Amino acid sequence: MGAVVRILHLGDLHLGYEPRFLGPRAPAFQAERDRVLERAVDFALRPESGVQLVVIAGDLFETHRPPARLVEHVLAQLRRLEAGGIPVVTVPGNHDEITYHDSVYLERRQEWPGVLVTNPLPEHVATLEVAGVPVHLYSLAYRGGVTPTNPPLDRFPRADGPGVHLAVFHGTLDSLGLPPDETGRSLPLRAEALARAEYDYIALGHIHARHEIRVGRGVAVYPGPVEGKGFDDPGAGVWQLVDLAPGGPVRLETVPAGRRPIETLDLDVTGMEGPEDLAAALMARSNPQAILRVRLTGALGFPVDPEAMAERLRDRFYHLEIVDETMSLSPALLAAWAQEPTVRGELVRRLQARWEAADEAERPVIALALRYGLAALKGGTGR
Ligand SMILES: [Mn+2]
Repeated sequence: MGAVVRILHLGDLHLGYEPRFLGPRAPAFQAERDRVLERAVDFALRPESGVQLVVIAGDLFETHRPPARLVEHVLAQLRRLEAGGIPVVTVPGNHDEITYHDSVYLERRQEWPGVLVTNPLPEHVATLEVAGVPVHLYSLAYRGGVTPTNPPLDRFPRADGPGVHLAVFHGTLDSLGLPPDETGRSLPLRAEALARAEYDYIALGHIHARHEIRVGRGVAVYPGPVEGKGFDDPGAGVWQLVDLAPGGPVRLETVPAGRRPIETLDLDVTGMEGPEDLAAALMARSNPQAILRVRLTGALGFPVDPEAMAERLRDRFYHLEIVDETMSLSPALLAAWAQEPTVRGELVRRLQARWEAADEAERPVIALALRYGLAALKGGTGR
């Protein structure tokens, strides 16, 4: 059993992100989120974690010009790593792009702890000696207008010599099969071109979900952000560890990082008789730690004010949002259905005609009848 290098691979921490959707909770959660690097450093410095090298694969910050206090905090954390004998590699991303003259990385590069990648083209940036193993590091800092994106980079460097070969990039690997980024401000990565460089491990950032992808004889990983940004970006919640041995297999391990849960729950309200039933169903999910979005689905049999209901249950959750998606139909969809020579078409036509003739007091009843009728036709009971 030869020497092994254990890496903590971080990406997309987006420090400084303002979670405005949380309203009054926003400042508290932002402060909590912004401490995730500190938690990562605590974890890395714990002897039992065995971390020997830390890699930050882009979007450490939410913007290229984060607040000075946050930058000082980050520098202090990276210095703690260095003081603890753990080298750190920082690669800028596309949120914290180095392209701008006032980029935090350009302004603070002289004092940035460890290796700060600034070259806009892929290079063999350094060879670090970690636990007696040469770690050959390959990377680039995406620079708008300089780093080629169209066509994507086709050649990646590769050094000779013993040791392990570690690449760090912030971009979109084509073999994931995701649609191309239309903003153009990100780096497309061709798996085939990377495979030719025969890296042992490719530490990636940019995609906010955890992925492991074989690339040639090595493996590429997106660790996902530890803490989430919102319901569509809830975070991966793990520390990504990687063991690299010269000529040996890559070993991946994830350790739960502990994070604030950000969840979406679909709640079928069909059959509930009134707001008290809904309140009881929501209270059963009570979690004062959770940032929760509840989507009401099915057929609603009573009027509900989602905001008032969320306010009523405020103390039961860190943050609660309720969205009424019960049979909420677009006028365009209803119009299309009204054209159908089907039972559904007939139902929509009849109720629309009644709606037109009805007064304000009758209309909610007709709307409810439409919801029930359509739910029943979909196979639900509608009651
Ligand atoms: Mn990102």
